Amino acid sequence: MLDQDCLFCKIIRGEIPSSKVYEDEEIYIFRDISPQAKIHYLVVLKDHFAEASLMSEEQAETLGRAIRKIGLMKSELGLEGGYRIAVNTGDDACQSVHHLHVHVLGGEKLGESMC
Ligand code: DGP
Repeated sequence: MLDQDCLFCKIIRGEIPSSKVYEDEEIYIFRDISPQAKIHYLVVLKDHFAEASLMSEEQAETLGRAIRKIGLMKSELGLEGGYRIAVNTGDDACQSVHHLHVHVLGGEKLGESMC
């Protein structure tokens, strides 16, 4: 279920343009508008929920499949050298878009620090 006012739901619906790299019936992967690494994707489920505590069991399984998909597609995504995934949740982590999303960073040697 998508949310009328959510930025990422609008991107999924095609109402706001994005650089899509993959889409199936459950997930949508696109380039972050403000990349923090040479390659920076955002992976979103097509279901709208703000963060992990609001996920259903089924959505949790979909999220697992999404993470597996990134691994399976790592070569075509340019991530064969490795990658980092992060999910910002809540104010302390500076979550700015309240539709759960997985940041995928790579395409270069990343710093050892997580933040
Ligand atoms: P976070 O801070 O974890 O909520 O990450 C939100 C990310 O969304 C941030 O890295 C920038 C990205 N972003 C915000 N607006 C847009 C947009 O309109 N298009 C795209 N592609 N990315 C966006």
